[in-house]
Amino acid sequence: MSNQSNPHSRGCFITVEGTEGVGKTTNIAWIRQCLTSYGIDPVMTREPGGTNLSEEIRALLLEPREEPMAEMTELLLIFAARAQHLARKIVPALDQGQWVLCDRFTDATYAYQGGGRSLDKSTISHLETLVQADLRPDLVLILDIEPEIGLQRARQRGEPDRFEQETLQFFRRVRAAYQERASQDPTRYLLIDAGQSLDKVQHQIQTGMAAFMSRRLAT
Ligand code: Z5A
Repeated sequence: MSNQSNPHSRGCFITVEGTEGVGKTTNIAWIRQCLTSYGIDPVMTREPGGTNLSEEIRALLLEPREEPMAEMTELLLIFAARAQHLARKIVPALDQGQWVLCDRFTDATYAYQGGGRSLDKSTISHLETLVQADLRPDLVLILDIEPEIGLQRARQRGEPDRFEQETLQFFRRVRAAYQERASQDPTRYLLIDAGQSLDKVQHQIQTGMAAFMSRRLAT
């Protein structure tokens, strides 16, 4: 499976996705621990961001500002940050045979800019091909939760960023877009019910990772 989706087949590319406050940060640490139990020490990274320049673009994207950011500006900044991240960090790591564990990637673009902002999917797909060529994640874990619960968790953390100021309707569209992507490719996508208690969420992740690892080790 991984050889079809990831031309840098010596390494493995895993991404973690979900709506606001779904518990990505908490569970990425757990996914790393699962990988460590297989003797794998993944490169940890995130989007937007992952390199100095891409982190600067992230700051531009997240900061609330008086001048509203045009949707196309947002989309192009996200892919600009991604191009830099791929060139400087992700692709070199995969080419060296390393595993990469990334907090968000292009599924977030389909969910937030495609679902949330209602931008045309074919525009996103065109940019995806331009920036990534054939590179796609080998495994995408989508943490799924009712947006109301995620927003409650996230808003306890302090000042909301530009995305966190969006409406509940926006996050409902984001969630629906993630669910649709997961349903289209159940082998490459793992949809996790993140509304459960943390130990149940982690159990579900561990089971899914074990199934992925046995498929991966069999190829
Ligand atoms: N974005 C985009 O629009 N397009 C793109 O292509 C990309 C990104 C790549 C920044 O992402 C923004 O970029 C993002 C979309 C946009 N904005 N939004 N929304 P980010 O990943 O940095 O931002 P984030 O979604 O706000 O992630 P976060 O702040 O790191 O939240 P989280 O990692 O999902 O949640 P957490 O900090 O792990 O958990 C939140 C709280 O819930 C915390 O107190 C936990 O202890 C608690 N928690 C976690 N799990 C549980 C369970 N199971 N039960 C109870 N409590 C729990």
